[in-house]
Amino acid sequence: MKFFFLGISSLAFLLFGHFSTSPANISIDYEPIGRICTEDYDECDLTIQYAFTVTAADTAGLVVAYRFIGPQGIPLPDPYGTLVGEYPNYAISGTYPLGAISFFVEASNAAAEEMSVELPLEVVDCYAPIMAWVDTIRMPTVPIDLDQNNRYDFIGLKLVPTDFSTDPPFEGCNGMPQFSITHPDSLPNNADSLIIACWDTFPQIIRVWTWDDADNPGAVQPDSTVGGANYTKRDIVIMPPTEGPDCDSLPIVTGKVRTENGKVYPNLNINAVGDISLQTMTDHQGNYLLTEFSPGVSYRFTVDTISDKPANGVTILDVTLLARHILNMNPLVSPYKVIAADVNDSGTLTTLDIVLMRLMIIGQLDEFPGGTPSWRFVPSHYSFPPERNPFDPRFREDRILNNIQGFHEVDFVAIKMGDINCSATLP
Ligand SMILES: [Ca+2]
Ligand SMILES: [Ca+2]
Ligand SMILES: [Ca+2]
Repeated sequence: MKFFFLGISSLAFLLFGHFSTSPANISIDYEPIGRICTEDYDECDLTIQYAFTVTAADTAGLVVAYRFIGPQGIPLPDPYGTLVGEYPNYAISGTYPLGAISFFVEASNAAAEEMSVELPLEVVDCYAPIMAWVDTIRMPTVPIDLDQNNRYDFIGLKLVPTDFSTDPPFEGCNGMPQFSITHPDSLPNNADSLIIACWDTFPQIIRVWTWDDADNPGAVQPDSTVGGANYTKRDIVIMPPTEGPDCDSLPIVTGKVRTENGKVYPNLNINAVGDISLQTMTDHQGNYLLTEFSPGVSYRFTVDTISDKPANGVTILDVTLLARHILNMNPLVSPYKVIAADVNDSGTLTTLDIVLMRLMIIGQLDEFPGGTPSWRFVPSHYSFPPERNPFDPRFREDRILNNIQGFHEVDFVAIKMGDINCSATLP
């Protein structure tokens, strides 16, 4: 409503302004300054001479005056400057803060002829904050609690912006600047620190960003849009750490879960139970990482078995493979295939396994008997007995790391029960 009202009134002003002075007996000429930057990064205002000329055919009783129109839009006496000069050359002289304002200049004479113009001015902070940066830095290693649950996850480096400045941060026109530390190929984010794992390669380049709260219509943003804060960035070399705890002074276990023919199994629950229970999941590459172990404690690693879709991958071909094995025509050489074939978990491969697989294929079974899961997981490092009979002694579905120290890899082989040729689809 307010906007509408202003629109009508300024339209009326333009129309009547034109007619009352046409042909113009008084004219005001000026070069608009418009948007202009402050002169330096630490200056938050700008001193200007805003020049204009007044020409009148009849100068008797000529009065030239102006009012300041600030962000509120109300014409006021100018709190920052004054009118200087004399007919015909004048200027508004003053020091103006950041922001968009205008000067409403009026000239009138004794004959009641008058003219007015509005001189636009927008003082903009076009400078990013400045810090005294260092180009290279060597930081000590420290224990990192990445998820802040009060158990250390790994040894690494934690970088904060003040690490890279020899001076306190510059306090700009728009308050304290903001900071972000990123890898060189990332845009700045809200995180004001960056963690680098101890086993990353060094030297390493990181990028420090700083920006103000200026609304600079000409500032190019990190995402290539134009208008907003003034950004600056600097690449800094992180040298290899020489102080602090060794990289492997906190235990870390990585691992992967694959089928015998290399298919990836994501979203599996991985457990390590010792003085506490640790749990994580395999990612889309079938890999996992576990931290927060207490050094020197023993942990037992398992993968939660899966009971969904027991018929997945079970076909008549698997039945044929098992039949040939039982008849000793073409024995299964892989212990993982032998485990897959024992669908009733009896520790032997018999015609009963063949019958159960057939029933599963024709949809007469909802699950294999004996508590047999759909998928089970055997540690990759488990070495089977020489005769390749995985049932004597029975194969392990866990792996124990005693007195855990340093880095370990604990991998598992995923076995789909009843699927001897590894044709099952993975989630
Ligand atoms: Ca933690
Ligand atoms: Ca069996
Ligand atoms: Ca199969």
